[in-house]
Order: sequence, then C-alpha cells, then structure tokens
Amino acid sequence: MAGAARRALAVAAAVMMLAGVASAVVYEVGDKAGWTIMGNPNYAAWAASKKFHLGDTVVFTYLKQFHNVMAVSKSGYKNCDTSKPIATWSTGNDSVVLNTTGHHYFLCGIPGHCSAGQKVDINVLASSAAPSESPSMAPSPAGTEPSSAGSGSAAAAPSPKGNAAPRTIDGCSLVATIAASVISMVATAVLA
Ligand SMILES: [Cu+2]
Repeated sequence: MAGAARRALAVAAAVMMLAGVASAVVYEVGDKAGWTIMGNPNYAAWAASKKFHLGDTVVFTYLKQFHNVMAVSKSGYKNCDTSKPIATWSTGNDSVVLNTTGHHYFLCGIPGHCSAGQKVDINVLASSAAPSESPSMAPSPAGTEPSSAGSGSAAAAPSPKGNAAPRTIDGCSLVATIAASVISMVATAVLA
C-alpha cells in the first residue's frame, strides 16, 4: 500500500520536475546531415518531426567556407531573399536559442543554396506544452499556449483522503487513518 503510494508520488514529483525544469532541448538542424545541400536534406520534414519549445536551442553545423545561416522574415524565407537578414551566423557551429514563440525562419545565404532547399522554418511552441503526449498538431494561431500544466499546485496537495468507504467498520477506519498519515508523511518526504 504505502510502497505503491510512495512510488506514485515519486513518479509524480519526477514528472513535475521534468516538465518544469529540464525542458530545454538542443536540436541539431538536419540531425546527422547537418546544415548543407549535399544529399538534399529535407529540412521541412526534419522540423515537422520535432516539437520546439521556448528555451530550446537549434545548432547549425556546417563547413563555414561553404555555408552560413541567416535568420530572415517570412517573405525572405518564402522568396529566398538574402538581402535583408535579421541576423547572420557564420562560424560553422552556431547555436540559436529559441526565445520567442512562433515561426523562426532560417536559410543559407550562399547564392543558390536556399532555393536548393537549404532553409528551415522552426515553429516554437510555448514551453508549458512540454509533457510528452500533446495530441494536438496545433494549426492554431501562434501565441496560444495551453496552460494546462498547473505546475506546483498539484504537488502541494497529494490528497491522502478519498478512502471514505471503510468508515463504517472501526478496524478498516483505523487502517485508513494510518495509511493516510503514512501517505502524507511519504508525501512530505518525497516533496521535501
Ligand atoms: Cu549553404
């Protein structure tokens, strides 16, 4: 009884810690292919296979004599317009922290590379959507953040009650009372 409860509480605490703290992820753009036109990596498919959240980082890895990275506007992305970059990186190993939600458009500024497919649209979701299973593909307007994760409040009340049924019989009631106090002690220990 207490063991299972303890395990459940520990798991719940771990999940909350993961959701709240350890959410930042580093993504290698193009995975093993990196940032290139060799082999025509499909950056749209790559981006679609990920869920980017606020605070995550994308890393562009490439040979700097052949490529670079430009952050551009939506129309710049669409038209492969390299004339007005918002920012440019050219070290060959560039980390970009995604610190705003919505679309982040990147392309390679070397002539011909963007139109050859070296461009990526990274759509950043709010960090609160981090927990693994979020079934919505969310085609909704940017900025709407599912604030379902009531971080903190759930942890404060592990509710050791709920066993109302055994009340009628004294022995069971006593067991329930003991179980409740054990669970609350465990909860305190786990959450401390
Ligand atoms: Cu390039």
